[in-house]
Amino acid sequence: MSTPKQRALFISFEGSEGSGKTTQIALLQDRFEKAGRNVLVTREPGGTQIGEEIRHLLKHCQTQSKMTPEAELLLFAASRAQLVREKIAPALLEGRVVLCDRYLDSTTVYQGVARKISKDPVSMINHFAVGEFMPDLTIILDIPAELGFKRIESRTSDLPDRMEQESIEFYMAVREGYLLLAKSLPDRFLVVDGTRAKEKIAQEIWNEVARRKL
Ligand code: T5A
Repeated sequence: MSTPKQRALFISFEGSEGSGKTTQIALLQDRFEKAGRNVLVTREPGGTQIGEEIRHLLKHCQTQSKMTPEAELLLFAASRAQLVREKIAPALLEGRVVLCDRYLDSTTVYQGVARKISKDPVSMINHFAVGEFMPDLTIILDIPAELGFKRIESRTSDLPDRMEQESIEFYMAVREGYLLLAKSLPDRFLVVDGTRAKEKIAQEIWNEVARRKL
């Protein structure tokens, strides 16, 4: 007799650069695995071979080439469409936990709010890319734009990429965009104060997962 499949669970993480998404995803993965769950960790843009090639283009194309906001939007959506069908949907159908570093809300906020592309095409393209696969929970790690900048600067390994060269005003708009989005969809979003110690944040996230019986 085969063992019954566990309930699939899809959690996305959002927030500006340096907000601590990668750190918290690793801590949550560890908690889920200790609880006996099979976890897929993935990221956007990227997560598939095609997606990683699109990621490289988005992050490292020469700034002089001046990628248009519309082209940028479609590239993020293309990476997402591939990731959903190749990785996320099969994992959810197998009853796994999926932890995704950014998802469609990044497009709503970065391309919609910060790049000022109008709401209707952003929403339509987002939903075309993801189909029926929406997160059960979306965690926003909220930090002031200045702190994100400091955390990125303190990374000695990388030079800032194309997106990381935006102005402080851009990141302030991103932060406001996330907070407004969370207010409009309180059932799906959890806003967490990302300025606290890593372990404190991880505990709050785990408590919320338990509270929601996810
Ligand atoms: N984008 C993406 C769009 O414009 N539209 C879209 O649709 C999508 C999907 C992706 C870029 O693409 C844009 C958004 C981005 O500009 P990325 O390289 O994937 O770029 O970068 P980010 O997702 O922004 O991830 P980062 O790696 O920059 O930041 P994280 O993952 O949020 O943060 P993390 O965990 O790596 O932490 C950063 C540093 O802070 C420390 C860590 O140790 C690390 O050094 N840190 C803390 N320090 C103190 N206290 C804490 N609580 C800390 N948590 C972490």
